Amino acid sequence: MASEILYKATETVQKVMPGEHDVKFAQMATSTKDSQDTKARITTDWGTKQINTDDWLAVATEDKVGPSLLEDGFAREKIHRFDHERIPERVVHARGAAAFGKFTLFESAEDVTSAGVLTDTKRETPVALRFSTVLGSRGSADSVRDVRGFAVKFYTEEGNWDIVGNNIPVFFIQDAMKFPDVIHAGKPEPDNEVPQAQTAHNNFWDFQYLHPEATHMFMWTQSDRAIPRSYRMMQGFGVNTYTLLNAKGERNFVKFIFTPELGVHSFVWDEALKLAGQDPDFHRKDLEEAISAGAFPKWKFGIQVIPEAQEQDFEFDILDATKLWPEELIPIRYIGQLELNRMPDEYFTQVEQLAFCTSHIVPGIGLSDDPLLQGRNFSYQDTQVSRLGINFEELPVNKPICPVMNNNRDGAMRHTITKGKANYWPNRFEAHPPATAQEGGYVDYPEKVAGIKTRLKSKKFREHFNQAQLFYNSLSPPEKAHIVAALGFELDHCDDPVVYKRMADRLCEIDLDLAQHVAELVGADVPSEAKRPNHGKKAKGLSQLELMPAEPTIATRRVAIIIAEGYDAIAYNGVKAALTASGAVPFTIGPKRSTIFAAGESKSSGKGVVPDHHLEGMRSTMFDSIFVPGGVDAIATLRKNGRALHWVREAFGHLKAIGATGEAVAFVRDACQLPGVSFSSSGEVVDSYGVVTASQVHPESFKEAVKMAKGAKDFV
Ligand code: HDD
Repeated sequence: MASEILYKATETVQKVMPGEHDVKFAQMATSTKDSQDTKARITTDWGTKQINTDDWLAVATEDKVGPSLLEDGFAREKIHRFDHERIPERVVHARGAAAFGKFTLFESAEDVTSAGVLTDTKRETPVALRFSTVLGSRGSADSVRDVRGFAVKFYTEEGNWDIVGNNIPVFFIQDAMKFPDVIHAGKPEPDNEVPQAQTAHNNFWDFQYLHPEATHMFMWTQSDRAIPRSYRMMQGFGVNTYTLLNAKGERNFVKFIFTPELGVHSFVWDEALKLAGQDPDFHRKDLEEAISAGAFPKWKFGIQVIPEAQEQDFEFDILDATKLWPEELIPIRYIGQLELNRMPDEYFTQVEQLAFCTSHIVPGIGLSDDPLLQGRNFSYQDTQVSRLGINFEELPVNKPICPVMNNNRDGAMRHTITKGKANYWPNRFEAHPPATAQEGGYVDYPEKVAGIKTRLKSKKFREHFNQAQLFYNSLSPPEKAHIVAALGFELDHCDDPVVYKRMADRLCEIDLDLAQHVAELVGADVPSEAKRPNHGKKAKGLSQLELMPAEPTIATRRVAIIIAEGYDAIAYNGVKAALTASGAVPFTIGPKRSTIFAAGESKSSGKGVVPDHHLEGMRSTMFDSIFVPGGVDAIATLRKNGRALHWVREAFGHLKAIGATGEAVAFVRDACQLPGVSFSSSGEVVDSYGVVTASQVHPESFKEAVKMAKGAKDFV
């Protein structure tokens, strides 16, 4: 039992969170102190209480300041500590956010693996999940077009198991040795360090052309997947092929997949661009907002399994990370659920110091000969040593929940105090011997390997375009149009004609129509024939429209209700209550963040509403939907407010659901420049643009529109 193997949780743990059973939480609590403790007193790091932390010890009088004294160890320590606060940011995936939660199984996978975490349906395995962008530095924006990291640490009873994945199922390169090149090409250019967190520049696209193997992945990065609405609304993929070993010693190849309960949703590009400036922390805040509100993000966890004997049965090499395993050929078997339910208490110690390694596996789970994975297994361990030091596994967030015992000793910042004389094996005490398989020791699979020593990949690794076509063909027309627009944007930012002309040429390997549209947009020669016929095949689950939840929901959607003095209180209260009841998050937005009174309410009534924000403080981009209740005076005020008009117009342009009732109907329709309409006998109009207007309040219709709003975006 995890609770038995956990090193003792102290009394403070129970005080921090009564009834909390998460063993990882309990363990971290033993290293936690409370900065809001009013009984605590400021001390130095060596424990001496301080009476002054503001004035450097100096030779001074009431009349004259004098020189500061070097002997002031308190002051020197404070400045010294501050000078050393930063550690190197991650060389990639520097910007990120994380949360904690639990992993549970609803079906045992014991037919294919002996791993406890994938077979014991009674377990709750604590997890940490860090989301990230790849290219930007730590201070860059969340909403940029980029791959998102999806790195999960399972604190299992048999040791830490890390799936260091992305929200895109394939990778740019097939061999780890190319990683520095692909990252150098994508990161800011070396001479001027421009651009930040963007692939829209010459070097990135130069690399893409010169590496045909990157074609499949760049199609994904130009799709809506690379501008997710929320970390909570994207899939996670282990990308590399791993192996599973069952109790009989049989080996299967496996891919790991996480699919979000809320469906997969994206921004429209203009929204993503604006948010990068208007709210660079949008995703980070979104995660915290949902978890704090108890709307815990959840993913179904699935495996795709190929028995060892079938390794060569596919036209692609199943160890090639630039290829996905089409669901038609290898169905996804969903066996578990991952839930995030707790935000970190401190960013640095629990997110910045969180360290993943692809080599962290537990009994029943194995690696494969995927050449990308093989190199990753070296790289992650290495990078943690340079960022965090050789003892990084001892940091509270990285520490396994099971006992750790070995003869790895010393090194900078060693925390564990290991008693006794036995720091080698074998030893005369027979202390801490290696475990047997029966005791849960990791058993390596006796893989038969034969070959010649050479720098070579198997033939199947040389085919690069079939799955790029498969992905493109599988998308809906709007999703395809978004790829055209994205490529148009990116290549427009490349000013070297060699780069954008060649890229237009490359697109002829995928689809002639795509190549022609992009070439025309970016000023390349418009091709007249495809370089390779489009095979026309499609696969399930690649279009994000297919990943909408069976029951669309408005839970956690942010809805802005725009009011002004004299607003219609019945409409306001009715819609707000209906949204809240459905788990959406309504925000009241007014021209000011001071009390606003409804029609018929006097200032002396003591009523009124204090808006959460004012129109200049927020932007429509920060909400999924807007609603405007009527009210003669309110609408007259909003009509004269340019920012209010811009809110409505911009939300309409971003294909969001907009609701309006009473006097607001005409206001919304004018702002969106929609043709006039007459109401049906029920007084309700829902037009095809996701604008719901009604002479009276119809919260249900509005809620329907909000549910579909992001879906509607995908359709338009
Ligand atoms: Fe990597 C970080 C995902 C290939 C080398 N990678 C990193 C993170 C994610 C990925 C999510 C952030 C982890 C965190 O949140 O701390 N990387 C991937 C995926 C890949 C991939 C899905 C392809 C299947 N990576 C890859 C290769 C190499 C690296 C081929 C090197 C040969 N990756 C690193 C790294 C990082 C890293 C330099 C930087 C920070 C870190 O490891 O901890 O070692």
